[in-house]
Amino acid sequence: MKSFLDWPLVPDAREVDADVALLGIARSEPYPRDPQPNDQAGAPDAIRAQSARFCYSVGNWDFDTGSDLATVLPPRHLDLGNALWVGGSYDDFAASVTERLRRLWRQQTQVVILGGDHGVTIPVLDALDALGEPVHVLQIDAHLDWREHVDGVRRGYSSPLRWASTSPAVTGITQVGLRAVGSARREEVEAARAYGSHIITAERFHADGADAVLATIPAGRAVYLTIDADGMDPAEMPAVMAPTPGGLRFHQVAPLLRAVARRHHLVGMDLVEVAPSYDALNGMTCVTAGRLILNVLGASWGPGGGRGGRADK
Ligand SMILES: [Mn+2]
Repeated sequence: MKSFLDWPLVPDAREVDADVALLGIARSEPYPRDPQPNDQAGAPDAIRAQSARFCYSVGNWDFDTGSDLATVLPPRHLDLGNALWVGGSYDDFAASVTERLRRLWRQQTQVVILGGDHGVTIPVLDALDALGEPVHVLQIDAHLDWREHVDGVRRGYSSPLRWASTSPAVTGITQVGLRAVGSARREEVEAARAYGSHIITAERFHADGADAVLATIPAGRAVYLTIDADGMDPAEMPAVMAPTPGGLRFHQVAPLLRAVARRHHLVGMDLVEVAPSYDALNGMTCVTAGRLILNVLGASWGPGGGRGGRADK
């Protein structure tokens, strides 16, 4: 397997000592009606395979972040490979993912998760308690993802933000890019509003810009970022299961993510819901995914950055 940006590949590591660690999680709790594994399960390796196209060389200048990643990224950065669920109970697999993330967050590693569908975020959220500080969740998505369950399944891709709202470690949620019709019904919208989620539709984001998003995150608060590729416009991320016009554009989202990474302790992020079989247009979706991640890394660790991990660095 080709690693992300040719980072050292350390699969199955028990004790990882890293400032930044990337982990693929191919599968989440499946819905009975969906194929197993689904198309999104191939995304971690598909994104890794495009590394040289979203970053020609880490030593070369990145005009998005105004730096070069080789200079700003701390030396201990690892690709942990993929967490594999190949059978047995989903409960056991999810618990093992959560424990892996807890070990990383106990030592203040900044984590980058490649999904998988949006259900992979749930066992990651369960590990936020290891950070020992409150966390704000920022979601980029066309959808609310607030279902308590779908067909009895509670940890699938329609539920991650509902799950976040029940986490004691999560003190606030901002959801950006919502549009059209997804799994949410009136009752889920009312539940999200009752929780106090900051819901910024795609139309409102187009009108008000990044500042309206930044204003919802308390100063000094740690942030976990979850990016569903369908939140972005299909012009730039076409390979998703639910392409929806009117989405967020790269030139709007990249500066928003850089601002979050510079102002806040960005403890980790995931990028989910890329469907590689539909990425025939020159790998554009995987390239955009990589560019979003590089903007976060470059801003976290570059000049003035929130240093994704340890405050003492
Ligand atoms: Mn989603």
